[in-house]
Amino acid sequence: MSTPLPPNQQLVKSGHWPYVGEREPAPHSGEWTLEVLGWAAAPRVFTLTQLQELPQVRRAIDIHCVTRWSMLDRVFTGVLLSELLAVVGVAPNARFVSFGAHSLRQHATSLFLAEALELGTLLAWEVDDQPLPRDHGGPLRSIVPGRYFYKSIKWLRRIELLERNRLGFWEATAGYHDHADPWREERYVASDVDRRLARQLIESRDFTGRDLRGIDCRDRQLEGLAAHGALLRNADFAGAELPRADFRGANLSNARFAGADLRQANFAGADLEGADFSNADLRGADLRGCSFFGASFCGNAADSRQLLVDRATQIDDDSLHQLTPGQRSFLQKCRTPPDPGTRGESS
Ligand SMILES: Nc1nc2c(c(=O)[nH]1)N[C@H]1C(S)=C(S)[C@@H](COP(=O)(O)O)O[C@H]1N2
Ligand SMILES: [Mo]
Repeated sequence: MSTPLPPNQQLVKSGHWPYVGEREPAPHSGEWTLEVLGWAAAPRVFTLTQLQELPQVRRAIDIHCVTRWSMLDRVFTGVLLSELLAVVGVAPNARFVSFGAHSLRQHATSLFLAEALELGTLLAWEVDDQPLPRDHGGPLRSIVPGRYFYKSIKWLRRIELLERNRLGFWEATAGYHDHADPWREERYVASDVDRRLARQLIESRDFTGRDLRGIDCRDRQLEGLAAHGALLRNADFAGAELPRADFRGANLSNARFAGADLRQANFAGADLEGADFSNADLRGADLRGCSFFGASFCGNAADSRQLLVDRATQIDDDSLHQLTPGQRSFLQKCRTPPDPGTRGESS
């Protein structure tokens, strides 16, 4: 039986845990503390030692990142949010919970309190029975099972109980969906372009500089599309005809290009994090200077089309190194120029 994954997620190679976002906490000295404030009956500051004296749990949790990688059954040890809140007491006004990091950009995220509790939110200091590595949020991070991983905060320093929601860092600045349920693919807030405008834009083949997040262009004839600098996060171009399309500098994170014809398309400088190029035709495409974290190229073997790249396809080494080893070797295998010893194509 295959392991169930939320839609459009892929497993990372076993043992490989990617880093996403900030890589280190803000400078600090002394013992790590966690402050619980807001609508608590008795707000207080816990030291890590005090936290570790509360009842602990050890749980296998599946991680699903919005950039499409998943990791199953990592075992986290920590204290449940519910245990912590039992100590401080929740005031009746508290409806939301905000998690704040000790990091340079004051990274934060929030959830409905009732959902955070129901999902079994954990404040974790160990993974697979080892101290949580600093790059992954050690000494303390929150883990929210059943939500995209951006709801789990590294270097957790503050838990605030709120009456009204306060959007988190990604949710407020980058259109990340506030609910973030991977089973419903709540990745990004949908574009507010109505269907009629979307149809007109598709007909005109001019998306230049527009905000068209999540636009549905499946199987469309869009040869030579002008989309320079467009915001096309989560857009769906599966099966579309896009030869010579101009996507320079566009934001295409999590866009889908499965099976698309992208011959000689220009992606120079585009954000392609989490983009899906499985079975696409990338012959002659320019992919230089792109951000590629979480992008995928190897797709569904059952699809009769296959990924096509050739020597005219341009990708720089920096970008290649943002791919997982599996994706990278797949791509390099596809690009291998014909052996100079053999003549032309094999018959
Ligand atoms: N403090 C902090 N927490 C954060 C982030 C961040 O940039 N800073 N990124 C979020 C995102 S988008 C993801 S996918 C996960 C990544 O955690 P990892 O680097 O341990 O894989 O942390 C989340 N929590
Ligand atoms: Mo993420």
